[in-house]
Amino acid sequence: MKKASRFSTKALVWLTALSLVFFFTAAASAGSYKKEYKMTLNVGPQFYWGMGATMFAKLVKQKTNGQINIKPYWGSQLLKGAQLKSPQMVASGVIDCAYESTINSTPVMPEMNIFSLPFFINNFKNLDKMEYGETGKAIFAVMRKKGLEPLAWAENGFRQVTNNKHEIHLPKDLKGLKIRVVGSPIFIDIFRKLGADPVNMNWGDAVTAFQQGVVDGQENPLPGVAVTVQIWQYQKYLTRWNYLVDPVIVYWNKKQFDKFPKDIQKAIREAAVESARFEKALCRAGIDDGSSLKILKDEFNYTPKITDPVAYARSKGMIVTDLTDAERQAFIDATKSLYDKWVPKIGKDLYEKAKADMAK
Ligand code: X2X
Repeated sequence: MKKASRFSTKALVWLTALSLVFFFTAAASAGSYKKEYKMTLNVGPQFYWGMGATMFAKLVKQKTNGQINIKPYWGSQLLKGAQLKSPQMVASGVIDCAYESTINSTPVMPEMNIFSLPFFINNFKNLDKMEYGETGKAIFAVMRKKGLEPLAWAENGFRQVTNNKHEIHLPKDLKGLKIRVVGSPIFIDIFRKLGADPVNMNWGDAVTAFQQGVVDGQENPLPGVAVTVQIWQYQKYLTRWNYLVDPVIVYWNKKQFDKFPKDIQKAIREAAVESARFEKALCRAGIDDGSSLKILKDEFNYTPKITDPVAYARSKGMIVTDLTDAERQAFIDATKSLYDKWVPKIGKDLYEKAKADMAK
């Protein structure tokens, strides 16, 4: 009897100790996650890019069994509209993650201007070769050095110019037009070279400026942005010139990301890649060789409301201009000298990598 009771006392002590260890370990790991992870992006939920961000948050929650909850903060509200501050705020940890345009990263990482070199990339094939090639690797390495963990390439798209005055076929048609641009200096340079009068403005103020006619034009991708804000209400001339492209990158504060357990890291990364694949396909649907509509249907069982954004814009009264080769050449010639200024800022190495990727 005595022996048995001694044994059970010992067992009880052990059991208690063990359960305390379990309790504290569980409490510590539960406590190591925040209640809410803040995500910044420059647009609202109704934009394709916003839909990608919503999907990312949903997938992260699913794949981490509810452990990681991301809250999207739309329209750069955490930055009071100052869209160009996103990478800096994520790097400092004030914001946890971002689903954000590469243009908005250019003040912190001038290398991102590789996508803004005028008439350099021109089509989706070239862009993909860069993103998934040596250029993409080099850009991700730059991000890591800045304290950001890149997770996936999403998209805003090739940017097209719209205005409320007349069709744009040649640089002379831009002369004197007041064009809203993002506050990234290469945009000012390009439009000045083309003879326009660029004004930089945060996106949060831009739509009011369109409504009030404070500006004559703007430049943004057609499917993901111009259609969403129904640009034809203010500006009915659209020139599809693919002059530069705006990828979106999903990224996280690196210090925080590195501290997550491996399974959480994997879940977040997979959610980013999956949502980005969906979002990229949305942005390209109806303006590529048909593969994006197929991806949406086959992989996501999804058919977008607008399957032909150009026809849709025309149906709303837009005059859509595609450039002839000679017209396009006139724009290339007019902006070529900007490479002398911008390639050194971007880095000659990265520029060569991009050319090599595209040539593959
Ligand atoms: O400000 C813009 O034009 C937008 C929405 O495209 C970006 O955030 C770069």
